[in-house]
Amino acid sequence: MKNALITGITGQDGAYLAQWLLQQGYRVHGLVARRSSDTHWRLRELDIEGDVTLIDGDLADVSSLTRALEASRASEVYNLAAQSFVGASWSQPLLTAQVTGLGVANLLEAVRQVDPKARFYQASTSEMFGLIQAERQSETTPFYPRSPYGVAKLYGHWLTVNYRESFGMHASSGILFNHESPLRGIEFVTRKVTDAVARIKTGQQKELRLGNIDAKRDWGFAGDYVKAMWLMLQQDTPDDYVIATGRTTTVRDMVEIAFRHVGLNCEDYVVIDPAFFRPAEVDVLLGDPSKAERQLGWKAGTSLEELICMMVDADLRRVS
Ligand code: NAP
Ligand code: G4F
Repeated sequence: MKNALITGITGQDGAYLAQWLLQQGYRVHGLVARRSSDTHWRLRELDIEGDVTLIDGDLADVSSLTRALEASRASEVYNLAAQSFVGASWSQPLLTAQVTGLGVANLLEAVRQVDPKARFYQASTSEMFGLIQAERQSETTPFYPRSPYGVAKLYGHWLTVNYRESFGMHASSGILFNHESPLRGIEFVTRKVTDAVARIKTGQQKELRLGNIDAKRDWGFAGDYVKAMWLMLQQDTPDDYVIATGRTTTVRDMVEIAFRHVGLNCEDYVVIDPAFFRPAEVDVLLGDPSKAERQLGWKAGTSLEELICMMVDADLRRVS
């Protein structure tokens, strides 16, 4: 039985990845940062809380990472923990650098010391493309991050590449485009919208305040994307892969899909609020996942319409 360690196991991707690894027969360990209130709701929703071993630790504290690696005896390490909300990275740029950027260095160093043969996955992001330098972004497209989050992630990405090249570690970086699910955090735009649609439909909310609805994203389903993470660590050779659907949609059109699903017209409810605009925007993201299709045999399997309807239905169940 293989052991895996997931940092960020209480987050959206961490929960789905834990579920997938359990289904593959792994013993799953998760690093959990100390919080004053409970953060295990996603593990409970997937009914796997009792099936994983949780270990206290923080990406900013390298001693806790060493202990977690020793305790778990992990042969696969998935680094999903991060301050992952782009909007908050302008109000907390140093924390974002510390956790999302330097946290990767802490974990790579801990892996190198405890078991340099362990396979390592880094959760990189399409935010690194930022001000895009090509219409469709692939593994060879130059990066131009547009937020403190994107800058921190770029450091983690290049450090992963560097540890692979410097020390021969099996370290891979998944450049994942936006992926969503009913377990998405409420601060991200898709879940903010589907939660609001459910509340408006049931008479618990009157309007939905949004920022830049002209922004375009390449949105997929998180449940599909965690399988790509696992596939990367099953390859003989570590590498970097873009994971995306290859389709881009405006926030405006995504909002329309969500309202239409419950028979409402979004124009009656959406209010544009400057408070939700960002100091610098990533206007459009569109991934080219052909390398992952070719080498990993991975392909996105859920359309945006299916995804948004799944999220609205889940939120309707929650608020009813
Ligand atoms: P998420 O839901 O925000 O989860 C982040 C996780 O990191 C949570 O479990 C959180 O714990 C944990 N964490 C935060 N600070 C920590 C610290 N100092 N030490 C240890 N754990 C800490 O994010 P996600 O959507 O699942 O994304 C997973 C990873 O993929 C992130 O690195 C994100 O940046 C990256 N990514 C996401 C997307 C996407 O569209 N979802 C796309 C590309 C890349 P708490 O629950 O206690 O806060
Ligand atoms: O849902 P978002 O907050 O996601 P964003 O900024 O694209 O970041 C997510 O995807 C990245 C991958 O590309 C991840 F690395 C990152 O960790 C995170 O998971 O915003 C999407 C778009 C933006 O253009 C934003 O300006 O929606 C626009 N937007 C418009 N109104 C809004 C809102 N975003 C939020 N969160 N809230 C709004 O009211």
